[in-house]
Amino acid sequence: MDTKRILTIQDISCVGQCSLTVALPIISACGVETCILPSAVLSTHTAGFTGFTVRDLADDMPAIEKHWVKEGIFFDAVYTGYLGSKEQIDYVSSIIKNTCKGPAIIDPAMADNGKLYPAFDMAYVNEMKKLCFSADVVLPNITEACFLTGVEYKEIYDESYIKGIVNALLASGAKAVVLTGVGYTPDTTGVVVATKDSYYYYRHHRYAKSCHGTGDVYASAFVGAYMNGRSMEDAARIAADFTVKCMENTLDDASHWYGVKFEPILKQLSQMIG
Ligand code: PXL
Repeated sequence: MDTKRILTIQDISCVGQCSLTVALPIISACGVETCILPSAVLSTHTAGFTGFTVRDLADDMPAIEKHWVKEGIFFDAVYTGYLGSKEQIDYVSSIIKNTCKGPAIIDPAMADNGKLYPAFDMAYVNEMKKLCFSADVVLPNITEACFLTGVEYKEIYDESYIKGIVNALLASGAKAVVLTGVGYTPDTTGVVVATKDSYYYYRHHRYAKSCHGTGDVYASAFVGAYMNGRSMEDAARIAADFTVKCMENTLDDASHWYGVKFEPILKQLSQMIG
């Protein structure tokens, strides 16, 4: 199979093991050329650190796109994560339209545990709907899916609640949904992969303690496996197993509270992809 080349658009949190500092090594370890467009540069991520610096790079995006178009540069997929500001979303849509020859995979990366991340508000959510509802694959957690659909967020739920969220996302225009963090018992969690014709659920162990950055680790491994020709269901399972192994490698290290130690597990990820 030809080497695939993807573009990922998300922030650089210089310290904190999320967004581009996990996407670049993880997708590269899957044998996929990984071009990047930083949406913002932050001194650290915003979940747990205080006093971080932020430089939004939205203003650079139109010129970068123009240059790529002039050079005839195309990508086999575009995967977006945390974007710095709502102003970027139209620029990102245009970059996808003009440079992406394959799937647009959108992780809304804006909320967790029932709450928006500090940088975002409902105006951002409304802009993000445009990207998600025109995506080939939208990859939210339950909180993000609730913000996108207006469904009430619940900590405890049943399968009909989850199917309601998934159907609302599909009805709004997403072609495929990969919904993470879906668990029906206290010690299990999992991922749903759904299109209008299919529904798949992969369940795995849930650790009581969560780790920062695992949404980005998961999405990156999904993109890496999917771009290797794995089905969405296979890619979702591989990404889940990889993320669990990264957590297992981190949970006993209290000093590593800001992210997961994924580096020693990269070799196993390439083996899982085969
Ligand atoms: O992992 C999501 C993420 C990405 N980038 C920044 C963040 C977060 C989560 O808080 O703060 C800057």
